[in-house]
This record gives sequence, structure tokens and C-alpha cells, in this order.
Amino acid sequence: MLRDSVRSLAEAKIAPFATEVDEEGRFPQEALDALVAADLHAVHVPEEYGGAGADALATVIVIEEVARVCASSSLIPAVNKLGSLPVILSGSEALKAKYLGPLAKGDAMFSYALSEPEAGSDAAGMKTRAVRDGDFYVLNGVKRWITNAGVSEYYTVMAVTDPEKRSKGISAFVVEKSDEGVSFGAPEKKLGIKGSPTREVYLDNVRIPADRMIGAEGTGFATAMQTLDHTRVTIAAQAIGIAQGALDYAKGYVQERKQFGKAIAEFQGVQFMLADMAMKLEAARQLTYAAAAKSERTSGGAKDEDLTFFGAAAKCYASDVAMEVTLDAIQLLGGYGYTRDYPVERMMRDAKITQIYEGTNQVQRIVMARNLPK
Ligand code: COS
Repeated sequence: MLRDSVRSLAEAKIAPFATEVDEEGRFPQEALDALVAADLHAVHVPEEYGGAGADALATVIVIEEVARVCASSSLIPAVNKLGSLPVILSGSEALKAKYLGPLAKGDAMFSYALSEPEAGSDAAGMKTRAVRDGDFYVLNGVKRWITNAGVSEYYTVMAVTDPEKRSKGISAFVVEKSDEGVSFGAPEKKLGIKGSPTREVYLDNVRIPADRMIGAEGTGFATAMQTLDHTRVTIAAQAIGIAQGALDYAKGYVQERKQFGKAIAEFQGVQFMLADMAMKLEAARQLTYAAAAKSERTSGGAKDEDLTFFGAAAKCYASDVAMEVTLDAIQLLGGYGYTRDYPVERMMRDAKITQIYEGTNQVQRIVMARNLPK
């Protein structure tokens, strides 16, 4: 039921703008409005904070169905989870009460600020500093590649509180867009997900109350990594949604397109391509759903030991499959697939980012190798 209702909403209210959003590189406001109206913009927020209380698998299904028509729009529910999960996992009751309500209502979006110009894969190498000053912390630094920056009201920002301690000297904070000293860089000119703004976030003597710290001092890196264990599953969801969109489009096209006197779907070479695409996609989907189940079982304080492996494996595998399937979809459309008159080239450009963000697929393999299932 959830899948059907998100699919109808996505097809009616989000799909009609997907090409325009990509062409113009503009924020998909129609998608945000439709998702907020249907309470699908941040489904993971627990009911006690005014949210829909969706479990990890339901959240995956929402992201998947939105991504099937517009990857940029799927970053609304996905990044709302990424940005706010540190608060949900490790924040004080006061922080949860203050920040999750507006997110659940659709009054504010939440972004996640870990990466920096010189700290991508080596996240613990960050330079942004947070220095204690009485009841405040003063933050200085530059965060880069921040999804939905400028649109989001709230930011989980990781910053160094003790430079001697590397990962153990990093702490997490909630920073608000309206805090004095917060500003944004120009939107990056990207290959895909053009509707989702990616900007630098500048922190220039941003003075915030000490109780905006998420968890204890020095726990920010562990919180950031735990968050990614869960949200890599949502990137896998985005990848399978994009791949499903491309497969569905190609499936329709090959039945219409006639060559040598018959629909090209009747040629075995084309049938074998479609079979391979569907097979890989379904394998990716099942791995993603298994990872979502582990994510759910880890949310109540209990820890499913395998989540770290499964989150990385699902993200890595699903994104590689999305890249293959979208490339094959272009191939099935031939010359038409290579033009912007058909949506599959957009889907291929959008798929590419899923192999890169929330940790490159090379980093996922490091994570998997360090956390092989027992
Ligand atoms: N859950 C809880 N704690 C974790 C953790 C996890 N999944 N992963 C690491 N930690 C903890 C470790 O336990 C370690 O603490 P101890 O020394 O007490 O054991 C600490 O964090 C440091 O971990 P580690 O030594 O593994 O850190 P590294 O600097 O080697 O970095 C990688 C590990 C490369 C895996 C990490 O930096 C990473 O994921 N990089 C990619 C970041 C990323 O995804 N960026 C994308 C942008 S965010 S959208």
C-alpha cells in the first residue's frame, strides 16, 4: 500500500517536473510541497516527535519510489534522515524535542556536514574547529559537498574539539542556517542530481549554545559513522529507484520501437539485456531490504552486529547496479537514449553520484573488509 501510494504521488506530482528540474538545475519545490502535503518528506521521524514513525524499510520504499521518477527529489526524504539521524541516535531529549518537530511538520529540512575540501574519504582528517567559550562553542571552518545546503534550516556539523585526538577529538553540533556567521558557497555545477543544491557551508565565528552539542564531547565521529551505517541503506534505495525508472522506461521503449519489421523486444539479444538488468536490480533490492531490516533492528539501542557490513554492501552493490542498468537502458534506446529528449541519460547521470557520495564505493569496500559478517 505504501509503495502504491508513493508511486501514484510521485508519478502525478513529481515526475512531470523531473526533466525541467534537471535542465534548469533548480530545486524541486513542487516535490517538496507534494511530499510535505502527504507527510512523506521525513517519514523516519518517530511519532513521539510528531513524525510518521516509518521504520527503515518503509523509509527505503519511499526514497526508492521518489527516485524512480526524480533522483534529485528523493534527496529530500533521504537527506532529512541523514541530517537528523545523529540527533535521533545520540542527541539529548531537549535537542530531539527542539529540532525533530519542525522537521516532521515540514517547516525545516536537515542537512549533514561532515566533508571538507581536504577531508573526503579521510573524514577524521577534518579541520573545522569548535572551541569552548563558557556556555558556548565557537565554530570556524568550511564544509564542502553539503547536500541541500542553503535550503535546509538545520545542519549537523562535525567539528574538531581536541586536535590531539583525531577521531576521538571530533564532536557533533546542530547549527542553524540563521546562526550568525553561517553562509553558503555558489551551487556546484554537477553532472547529475542537478535539482538538489550542493554548496559549501562557511562557518565564520559561529557562536552556538553548548547544549547544541549532539552527545558527549569527542563522540561526534562515532555518531557520524553510525549514522552512515543506517543512511548508506537509503542511498542503496535511491540507486535501485533510479535503476527501476530506467528499466521501466527501456522496457516500454523496446516494445514500441520497430526495426527489421518487428518490435526490438522480440530480439533475443534485447531480451537477454532486459533479463540481466532485472536480475541485477532484484538482487540489489533484496540486499537493500535485508540491510534495512538490520538498520531497523539497530535503532532501539540494540545493535545488529552486521549492519555496518550490510549498509556498505547494499550501497556499493546497488549503486554499481544502478550504473550498469542505466547505461544499458541508454544502449537499448540507441541514439535516442543519448539525447536529452529521453529520460534515461538523466538517470545515468544521477546514478553516478550513488557510487560516490556517503562514501565512495572504494571506501565501502574498506568498511566491508573491516566488518566481514561473522
Ligand atoms: N560505528 C561506530 N563507530 C565507528 C564506526 C561505526 N560504523 N566506524 C568507525 N567507528 C569508530 C571506530 O570504532 C574507531 O574508534 P576506536 O578507535 O575506539 O575503535 C573510530 O571511529 C575511528 O575509526 P577508524 O579507525 O575506522 O577510522 P578511519 O580514520 O580509519 O576511517 C573510514 C574509517 C575510512 C571508514 C571512514 O573515515 C569513512 O567512512 N570515510 C568515508 C566518509 C564518508 O562516507 N564521507 C562521505 C560524506 S558523508 S555524506
